[in-house]
Amino acid sequence: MTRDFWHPAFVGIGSNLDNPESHVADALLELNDIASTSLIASSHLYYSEPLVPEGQESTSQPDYVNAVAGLLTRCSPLELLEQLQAIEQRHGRDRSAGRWTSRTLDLDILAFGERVIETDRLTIPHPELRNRSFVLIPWREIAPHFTVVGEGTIDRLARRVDPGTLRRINPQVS
Ligand code: A4P
Ligand code: MG
Repeated sequence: MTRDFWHPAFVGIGSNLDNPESHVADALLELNDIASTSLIASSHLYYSEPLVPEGQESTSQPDYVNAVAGLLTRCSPLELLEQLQAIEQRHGRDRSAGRWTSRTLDLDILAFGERVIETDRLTIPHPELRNRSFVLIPWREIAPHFTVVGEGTIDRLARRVDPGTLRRINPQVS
């Protein structure tokens, strides 16, 4: 990390195993611990029905808890990815289980400023974001006017998705 610029970056957080609410809540705090990175905003947590590939029953997996975090970072996109994967590993993420399977923690880079990246290791903006209410609705809470390069504002994208059974989890009052 040698750059002088602080980049806005947005991270989608998902969990549907082993007390998902605590994995997501803890991950939000751990994002703030990444070197040269600050957590600027975090959405509420939401329950969402699992999105599964065609042909699979959504009842074959537990519901997810999802949230979106807004960061300012001086890391490069690849450095940020490596830090996110290290957090996933600390949460016991079993990567051998493959795509579309239940997971303790998934951290995806949704957008990194205005950067467009298509490499083996990174696709930014996240290619599925426009189809996912569990991404767009939490994201709209924290950055409705952010423009996803080539797509439009989060507010505009969020209006186009069906919220389905997405349900906001209200914070506990202590
Ligand atoms: N990779 C490429 N681009 C990115 C990026 N923008 N951010 C690469 C993060 N990683 C990126 O990811 C596999 C590889 O993708 C990484 O090594 C990285 O180099 P992974 O996290 O190991 O695998 P994955 O999570 O199975 O893949 P992915 O693409 O994150 O899965 P999806 O498509 O996000 O599906 N339903 C609900 N309701 N809520 C959910 O959160 N999540 C999934 C996961 C399915 N259904 C869901 C949810
Ligand atoms: Mg992932």
